[in-house]
Amino acid sequence: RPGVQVHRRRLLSSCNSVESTNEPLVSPSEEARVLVINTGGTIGMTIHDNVLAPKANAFVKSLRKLPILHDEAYAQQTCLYDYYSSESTLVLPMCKDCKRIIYTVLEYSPLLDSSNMTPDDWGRIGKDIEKNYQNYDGFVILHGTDTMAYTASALSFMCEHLGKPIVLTGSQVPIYEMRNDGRGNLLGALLIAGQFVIPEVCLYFYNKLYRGNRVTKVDAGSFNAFSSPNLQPLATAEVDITINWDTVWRSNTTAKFQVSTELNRNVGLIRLFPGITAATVRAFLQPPMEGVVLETYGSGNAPDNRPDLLEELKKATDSGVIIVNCTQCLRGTVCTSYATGKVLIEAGLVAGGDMTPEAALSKLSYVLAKKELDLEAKKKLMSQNLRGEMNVDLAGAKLCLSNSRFIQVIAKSLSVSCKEELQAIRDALTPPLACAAAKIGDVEALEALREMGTNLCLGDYDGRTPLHVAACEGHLKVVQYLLRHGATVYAKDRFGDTPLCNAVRFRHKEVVKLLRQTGAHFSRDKLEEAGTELCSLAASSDLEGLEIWSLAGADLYKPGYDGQTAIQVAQDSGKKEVVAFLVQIMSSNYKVTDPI
Ligand code: ASN
Repeated sequence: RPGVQVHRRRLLSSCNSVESTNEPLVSPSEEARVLVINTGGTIGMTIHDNVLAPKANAFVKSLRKLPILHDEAYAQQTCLYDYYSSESTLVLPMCKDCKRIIYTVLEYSPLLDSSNMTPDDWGRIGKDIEKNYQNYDGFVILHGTDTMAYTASALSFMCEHLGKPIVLTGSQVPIYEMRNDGRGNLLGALLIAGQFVIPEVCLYFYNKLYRGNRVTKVDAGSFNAFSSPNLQPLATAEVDITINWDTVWRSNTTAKFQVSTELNRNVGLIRLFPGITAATVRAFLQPPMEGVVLETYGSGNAPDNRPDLLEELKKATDSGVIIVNCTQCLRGTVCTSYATGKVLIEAGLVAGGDMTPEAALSKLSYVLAKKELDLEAKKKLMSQNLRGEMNVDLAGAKLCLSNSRFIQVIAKSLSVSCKEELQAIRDALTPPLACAAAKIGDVEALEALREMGTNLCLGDYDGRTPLHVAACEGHLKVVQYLLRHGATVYAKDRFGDTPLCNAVRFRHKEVVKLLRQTGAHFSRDKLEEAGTELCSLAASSDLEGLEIWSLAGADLYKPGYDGQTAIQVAQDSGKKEVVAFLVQIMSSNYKVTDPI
């Protein structure tokens, strides 16, 4: 909708130019977009016949009346509803860093109490995220708390090569009630999804952001309903929102985001208890059962004086059922310290480490559905850390800060000795150092920084990450290295530019291709503006520029500000080589037969 876009722009710029107000500078690059998928749960429930049940078509209306969750004046000023052609698009008040978070609510029908959720619903959520992935910076899933840990775990596996935040939240008391936790939870989830590139499926509740596949519901009567017993929170929202970047999952791939909705339903959970009969276990393990989480005692123990029971387990694993050993304890891991644990390994069980039963069950469901893998490969995946769901013992693998000569020398010259100060120096120095290494294409220096514990996706004082810098310089090897070691293609610098914008500006074709392959894309605003840029490239016979914009995903049919397309500009000015070039890339890109 270019007309409205221009209108909205004009309004935005006119409000910026009013000198008498202290309005901070607002431009669309300072707006983040979040998609909120409302699946149901207490957060949007009302009382009918004395019980709580979801209420359809009421949520957005009530958000609109809450100033902490919607700024109506800004929406009117900037033609928000027209621009997004949606009454369900709302905008948060200005954030501390002058950013606006615009969010669109997609309400499911029917809304569900999460006790009614099934893997089909997980699939629907996954597909909706996949469909809308390019149009939003982050996603918030409103969900009932009862099975939220299952959905969060399942989505964490289903979302392959995720590069943007997906935050599940909900509440214990409906948002319509005077005292409720829904407003704070929704606000926190939106702020995190809109402001931080955390490439994980997370769960936000009661001021904490957790890794989704690490949580479990522990309290039915408290606002503090969730716990992540084996992993510290990814972030805390106190006076400031503090992200624990060392814990946040770092992407390690150059593959594009996709959602795998294939899930195996023949899975189950069984909990050991003293005196459990072999008949019960046998009945549970009968076909079509293919994967079972066995909740054992303590550090993964079961009676070693019950050959009848162990025989049932062994029979099942011999016939191809994958049984994962998880502890009944809230905290801790499965290990082999006891004779009562060793018997389960002998019976063919896979050790589930410190996975929650929710994570282990959904992981089984995901892994068992991978038809291309044989049984051994599936068992191997079950014991590997796929999405940060389990701690794999890395004893000695990570060089810690105190081992780093470089930081030590600096610390010494600054007379710094305590751990916290050392940490602060490291945090301040390493991002610009990594950018400097990226600038000169020095992969070895980046490797050394990484071994020191540096997070390679952090930015310098201008929010420019090493990936931005490498993309500007066209260092393909560095770009490759960074993408495999935690860099995100969605990082935006202070100017709102992503590494893809930089690679296009400096015309590094191979870098553009690699970033695109990894899922990088232009923002909606940039794509809207592309028409005008393409026309001016066509007018100046800049074939290289046209090609690079096309590789970056620009639509060559997009008209410029005056309604003309690039090819029309080239035709009108008699630039035959440009017309021929455009026809050639358009047909190889789109294979269309439409008249141009
Ligand atoms: N029964 C509700 C649900 O899971 C509980 C809640 O959301 N607090 O949908």
